[in-house]
Amino acid sequence: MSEAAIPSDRALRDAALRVLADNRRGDATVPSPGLYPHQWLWDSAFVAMGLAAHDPGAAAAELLSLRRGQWDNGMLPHIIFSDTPDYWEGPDFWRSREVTGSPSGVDTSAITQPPVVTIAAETVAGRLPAEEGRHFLESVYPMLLRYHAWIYRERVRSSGLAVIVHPWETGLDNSPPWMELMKRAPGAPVGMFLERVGLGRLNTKRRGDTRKVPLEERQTNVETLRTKALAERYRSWGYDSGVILARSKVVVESVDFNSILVRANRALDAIAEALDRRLPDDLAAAMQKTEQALESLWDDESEEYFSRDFRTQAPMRTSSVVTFMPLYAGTCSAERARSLVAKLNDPRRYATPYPVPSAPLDSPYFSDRRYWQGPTWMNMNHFIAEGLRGAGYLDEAATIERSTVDLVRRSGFREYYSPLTGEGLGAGDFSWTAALVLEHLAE
Ligand code: 9WN
Repeated sequence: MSEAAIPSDRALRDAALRVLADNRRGDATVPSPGLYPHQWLWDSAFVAMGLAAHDPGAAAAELLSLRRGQWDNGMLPHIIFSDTPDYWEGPDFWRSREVTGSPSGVDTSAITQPPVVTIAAETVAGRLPAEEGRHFLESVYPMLLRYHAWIYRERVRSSGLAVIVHPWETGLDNSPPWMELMKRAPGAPVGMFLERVGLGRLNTKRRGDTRKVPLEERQTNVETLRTKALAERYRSWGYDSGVILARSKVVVESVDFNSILVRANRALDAIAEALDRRLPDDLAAAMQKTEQALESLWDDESEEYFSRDFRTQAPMRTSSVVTFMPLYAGTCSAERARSLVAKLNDPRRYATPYPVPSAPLDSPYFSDRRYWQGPTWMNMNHFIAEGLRGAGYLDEAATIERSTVDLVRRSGFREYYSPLTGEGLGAGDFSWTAALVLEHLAE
């Protein structure tokens, strides 16, 4: 799509709303009909945030539709499957129905994604007429409370930070720090052998994503095999958090997940207050602890935030866009914020022609086309712009928002973009891109 194709804000808004309408299946929106024909947790939350100003009723229904996937223990799974068979890690891979406590009548994955849903619920309620807003909050609150209670019961340990146990739980699937850690995950000898003898491409024929998107944009085969093998191992352990936390080598105090959790906790608190409810005391206290603990992920030496390997307690010192996430949480000091902004403005690192790249230019992983190892993503730009605004960097926030909208104007509603050329990459008609552009236009 050329720049001339969507010249005005109004045309852009209409086009975005059309993408969302076309991707809607009942109350739920699929991320992109070709590549992702099911419902993803944080995608739905972004959709609801974007729709809130335009069709708050549909946004509320989107979030409420997630209730059908909630597990008895409170977990919200990262995927709720529809009947469309066309996804490479589908119901037969996860086999959720074989697990006690999985929801009945619906297939889901068995891991989660960052809790943007709670933040979206607060936004949506604020856009509904008062009575409807309250009614919506009454309906959504039990799901949210059970979800946060699950996170704190099953995933938060003494540090106060939540751990996540699979790269799909970050939502940044092949992000460099995770791919470093995954080198110690089980199960890639076959892939490594095939790559060594020059037959690595054989595997791609079996992969659903690389039939639709060029291999150079996705995970390598070895990365994919490790990612799948880890989920399969969890399946063999019945997806039991206790066993996973005790035995898995991939347990991470993630800076991005916890930054979002801090904001989600505040949203939960606000929702409870709006409903004249009180959060359970132990949950409220644990939530407070996460705010303070997040700052322990700051690394003095490099002046960056890194996720922490829970097993070794070592910082995962591989730079990526998640270093900016504590700005969004609003926990970092003015001095730390200044240091982050300097990185954002550094042309050797994050200041590319079409920012913000998901990995810095000086990373050995950097590729302008490979998924979460360089391309610019709308959701990260949303978090960073919000964070900058909260820290008082209004011009910087506005610049990112403007360049984000221009990128979509120029290259369409793509899944991600080259930070060097602005070329649109990955899936087309991508829902969260459309939704988050709507949000910027509404502002
Ligand atoms: C695995 C749907 C999802 C996003 C993730 C993104 C990608 C899935 C995949 O697509 O992940 O969950 O098949 O690669 O990385 O953030 O939620 O849009």
